Amino acid sequence: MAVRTKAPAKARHEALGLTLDAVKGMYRTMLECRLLGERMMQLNRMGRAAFVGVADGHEGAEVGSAWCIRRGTDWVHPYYRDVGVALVLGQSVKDQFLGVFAKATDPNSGGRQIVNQFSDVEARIVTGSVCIATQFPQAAGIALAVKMRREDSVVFTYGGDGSTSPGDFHEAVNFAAIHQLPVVFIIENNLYAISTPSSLQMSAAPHERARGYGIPGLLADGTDVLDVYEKTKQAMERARRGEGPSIVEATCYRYRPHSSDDDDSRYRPKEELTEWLARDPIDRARAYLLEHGVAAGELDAMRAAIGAEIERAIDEAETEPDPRPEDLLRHVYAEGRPLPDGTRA
Ligand SMILES: Cc1ncc(C[n+]2csc(CCOP(=O)(O)OP(=O)(O)O)c2C)c(N)n1
Repeated sequence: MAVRTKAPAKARHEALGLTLDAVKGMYRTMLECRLLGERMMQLNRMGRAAFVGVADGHEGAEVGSAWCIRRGTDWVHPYYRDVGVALVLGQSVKDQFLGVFAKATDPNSGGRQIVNQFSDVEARIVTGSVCIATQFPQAAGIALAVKMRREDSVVFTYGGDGSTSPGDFHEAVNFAAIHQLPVVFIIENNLYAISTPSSLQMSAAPHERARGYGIPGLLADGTDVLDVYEKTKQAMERARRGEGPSIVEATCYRYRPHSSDDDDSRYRPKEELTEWLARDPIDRARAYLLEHGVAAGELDAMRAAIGAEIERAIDEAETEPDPRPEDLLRHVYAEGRPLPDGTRA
């Protein structure tokens, strides 16, 4: 009689339909994001970058969720912390420095917006504003257009826990739920809106609030890139089936001050950071790769290569031209002289 052996359990990434190379790609992007953050803060303290906002600690939440986005098919409405999302969608490390140095070749706004207002026509990243939560109604509006045109696109929109307090968030989720719009609301919950702790902002977690709108709320461990991928994928698939929106909440911790102009020692205990560092998303992804046979040397070489790429990007970006004063109002007012046929000269 033939002995039936049990098939070996699939690795987590395989069960999610990801190759090991894809997980390496996630790890690489998270590392790029982290090393960028470190270097940007240094440049700020050296007086070479006026203002920066970095994503250290948010990498698992951002990269894991953005990995579900089909570049050029789906629409993306990120917020200012989403360096990891921009990197997944094809922006380079040099692009980030072009923004930080406010250069004319900055792909987001030609150096005229504050940093991290990501924008890319081909990747369908819609430029935002610093006013938090304004991206949500706009994302719901795009999702309505997608539905009316019967397109196979999903709208991914991002915000922090603090951005779930303004009315814009509630109006957008309610509208999207009523009309079953293909939108995924991703909330990166780092426990603070600048100095205001979540306990003073809300009495129910963002994913729990979903019940009030009659839609699913999924809680993801933002320190585990695969968990975030899994939950976002569920939300994305539901949207593509025409069943409507979901809220995905990814818990994480912002390792650095809110921005380079903030002093977080005034409102956060140091021990909190120590606790979160013990389950750092990048360390956890590295451990996963090692466990699945990737050599430590390969990952170390990856880190060294990213470091070199960053130094090159800084040198190149710093020498790019500044915006011209006469371009200050470009794309603000209609350009050219109006002609009788309604066009402009
Ligand atoms: C409408 C509006 N109100 C207040 C601010 C000032 N502000 C900028 S960021 C921020 C906190 C946002 O926190 P959160 O959404 O949790 O994101 P995080 O920065 O923690 O990632 C506030 C209140 C703003 N930009 N827009």
